[in-house]
Amino acid sequence: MIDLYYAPTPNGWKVAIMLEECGLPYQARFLDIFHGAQLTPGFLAISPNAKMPAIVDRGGNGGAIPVFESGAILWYLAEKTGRFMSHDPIARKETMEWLFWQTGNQGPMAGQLAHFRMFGPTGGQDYALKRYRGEYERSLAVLERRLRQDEFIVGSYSIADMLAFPWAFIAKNLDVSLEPFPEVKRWRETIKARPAVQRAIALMKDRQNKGEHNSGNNTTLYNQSARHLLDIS
Ligand SMILES: N[C@@H](CCC(=O)N[C@@H](CS)C(=O)NCC(=O)O)C(=O)O
Repeated sequence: MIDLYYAPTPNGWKVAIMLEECGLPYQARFLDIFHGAQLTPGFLAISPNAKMPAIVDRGGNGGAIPVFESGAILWYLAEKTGRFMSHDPIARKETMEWLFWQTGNQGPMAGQLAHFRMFGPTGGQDYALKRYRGEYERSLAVLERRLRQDEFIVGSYSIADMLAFPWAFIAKNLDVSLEPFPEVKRWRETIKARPAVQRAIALMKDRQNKGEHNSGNNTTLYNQSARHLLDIS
């Protein structure tokens, strides 16, 4: 059994998609990141960066194995199951490149765009919005060029697609049109139609937070500093 520490966000969907695709038994535990659940000692022992998604694999050799960071979690699950990652060394190298690309580029840029659009103070955000919108669109262009070569990012459907899909899936919520990116649009539709993906996206949908500018509810989430992790003033 795998415990999935989860909230219904694009980063959360990545792991839910992989678990559903593999048919692994898992229990989703809602992590209320809007009210500080990520900062409790118990969760920090699993996820030292104080973010979800994270898993604890209770069926692993040697007892409970915690894994944090979506890219590491999908890699771990692909190794565990032997699924959704090629055994060919060059294809594995490419999968790793796209995994690092997603978690180091597309994810953070889209995340910042979402933050300033949906959660930041109203007004006065023009530079941040322009910067992150430009970087998000650039990431879609990187995907577009890649997907002109093949149906999926690395050969057949893999963890590389599962990682990149959620942030392309929500383009409309970020007020970005996919019309200039026809291959991304085609790829997005193909993945969206998969039953496992539909189940993952429906997981705890009722808990989805669509964003509240300047909301008091967001204080914990967006006013963190080193003080939240270390005993310093
Ligand atoms: N690089 C991380 C990003 C995870 C992340 O940003 N998670 C957000 C929700 S989507 C979170 O837990 N935020 C809580 C916080 O910032 O306090 C990954 O890919 O797993």
